[in-house]
Amino acid sequence: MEQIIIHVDMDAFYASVEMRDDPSLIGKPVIIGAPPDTRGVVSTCNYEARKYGVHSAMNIKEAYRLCPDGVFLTPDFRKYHAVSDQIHAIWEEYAGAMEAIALDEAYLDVTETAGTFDRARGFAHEIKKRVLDETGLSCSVGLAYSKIAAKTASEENKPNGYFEILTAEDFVNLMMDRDVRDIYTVGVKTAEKLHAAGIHTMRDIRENSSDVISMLGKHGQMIVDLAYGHDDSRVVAYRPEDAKSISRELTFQEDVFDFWLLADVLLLLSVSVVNRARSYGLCGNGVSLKVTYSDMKGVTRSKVVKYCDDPLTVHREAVSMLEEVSTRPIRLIGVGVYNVTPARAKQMTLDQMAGGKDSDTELDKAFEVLSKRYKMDLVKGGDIGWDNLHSLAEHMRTHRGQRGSDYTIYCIEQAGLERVLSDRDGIQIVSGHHPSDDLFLIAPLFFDMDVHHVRAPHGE
Ligand code: TTP
Ligand code: MG
Repeated sequence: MEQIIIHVDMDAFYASVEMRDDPSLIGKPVIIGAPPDTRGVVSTCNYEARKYGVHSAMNIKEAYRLCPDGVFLTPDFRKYHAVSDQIHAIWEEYAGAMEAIALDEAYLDVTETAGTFDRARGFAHEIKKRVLDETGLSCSVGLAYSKIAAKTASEENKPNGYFEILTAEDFVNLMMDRDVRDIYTVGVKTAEKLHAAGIHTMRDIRENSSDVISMLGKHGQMIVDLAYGHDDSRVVAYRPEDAKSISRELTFQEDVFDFWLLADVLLLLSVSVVNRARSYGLCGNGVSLKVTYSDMKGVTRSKVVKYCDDPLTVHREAVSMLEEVSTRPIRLIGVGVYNVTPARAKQMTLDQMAGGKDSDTELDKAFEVLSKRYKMDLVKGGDIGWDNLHSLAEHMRTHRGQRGSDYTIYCIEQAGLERVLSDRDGIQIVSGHHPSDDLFLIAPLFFDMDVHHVRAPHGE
C-alpha cells in the first residue's frame, strides 16, 4: 500500500530551547553538554557553534579547543522533556500513528489522516507553524512516500526546513551520487567497510549489489533495496513511555577502584533509574549492571527480578553483580531495569506486613548515611535526576577521604576482625601496607556495615 509519511525533527533542540529562554544567547555559539573541563561529550550545539566544527558526541574538551568563546551550558532535561511532551502532543493530532524516536523527533503516518500528498503538505506547514507559535522553536519537516525517505527529506533543508520526496524515483535521483554515509542506517563503520571495497556512492551500491549483500548480510540487502528507493517499513505507534528498558550510566573524571565508592554510586544510579521508571508509571522485571574499565573494555551483567520498582532492590542486585565482575579500575558504571512493564499498584511487602522496614524509610536512612559519609546533602526521598547525578558522583569520588584503604585497615584492626577474615576468608591483614586487590576482596564483606559503626566482636 502507498504510504504518506511525515518526519519531524527539531532544530538544534537543546540549544534552541536554551536560546529561547535566554535571548542574550542568540547570535553566540552555544554548546550544550558536559562542563568543558571534564571528560564528557557535547550533547548538541547551535548552528553558530557548528561553524567552528563542533558537533554532537564530540569530546567536550575538543569543542572548547575549537570554540573557546562559545557559551557552554549543561543540559536541563526537565525542560526538554516538558517541551517534548508539548510537541509530541501537537504532532500526534495529525497522525494516524506516531512513532517518537527521540525527545525531538518522530515519524507520523498521515496516509489515512491526510489522504493525499497535497493535504499532507498542508499538514507539514501547519505543524511547523504551530510548533513555532506554541513553543517558540523551529523544526524541519520531511514529507515522503516512505519512512527513510521522510527522514532523509527532513535533513535536506535544515534548519527550519521543508522538503519532499514523493516517489522512489525522486529518492534515487536525489541520492544517486552521494556518499554512502548519507544513506540513513549507514553508520561510520559500515561506510568504512564499503569505502574499503571501493563502494562510495549509491550508484556503486546498485552496481555492486551482490558484493554489498555478501559483505553486510541482511543490512546489505536493506541498503541495496534503498538504493532502488524500496522501503516498506511502517510507522509503529510508539511513545517514550513504551520504553523496554531504562538505564543510567556515568563516566568518572578519574578511574575508580574503590568498591565501596562504586557501591555507593550505584545507589544514586539505582534511585535515578527507578524514579525515571516511576515517572512513566513503569517498573522493570530485571536489573542490569554495566561497567567499562579504563582500557574501554566493558562487561554487562543482568538478573531477572520480577516487578522491581524499589531502588534498594535494584541497588542490592547491582552491587551483587559488581562483586562478580573483575576488579580493575572502572571508568564508567551504569544500572538499568529491563523488560519494563506498567507498574503494579503498590503492594505491601512481606516486611511491611510484618510491621518491618518500609523501603522509603530505608532509602532515607541510606541517604543519611551517604550524606554523612561524603559530607553532602542528599535530598530526602531521593530526587536524583540527569542534572545532578554526575556532580554528586564526582563529589563522592573526591570526598571519599576516610573511606580510603588505610582507614579501612584501621577499622578492621580496631574491630579485631583480622582473625575472622584470615580464618574464614584466608585474607591476611598487614598493618600499614595493603595491596588494593585484597581490599577489593574485603570490601564486599563490609558493604552492609557502616565502617564508623564496626564494633569489635569481643569488646574493646
Ligand atoms: P538531533 O536531532 O540529532 O540534533 P539537534 O536537534 O540538536 O540538531 P539538528 O538541528 O541537527 O536536528 O538530537 C536531538 C537532541 O538529542 C539534541 O538537541 C541533543 C540530544 N543529543 C545528544 O544528547 N547526544 C547526541 O549525540 C545527539 C546526536 C543528540
Ligand atoms: Mg533535531
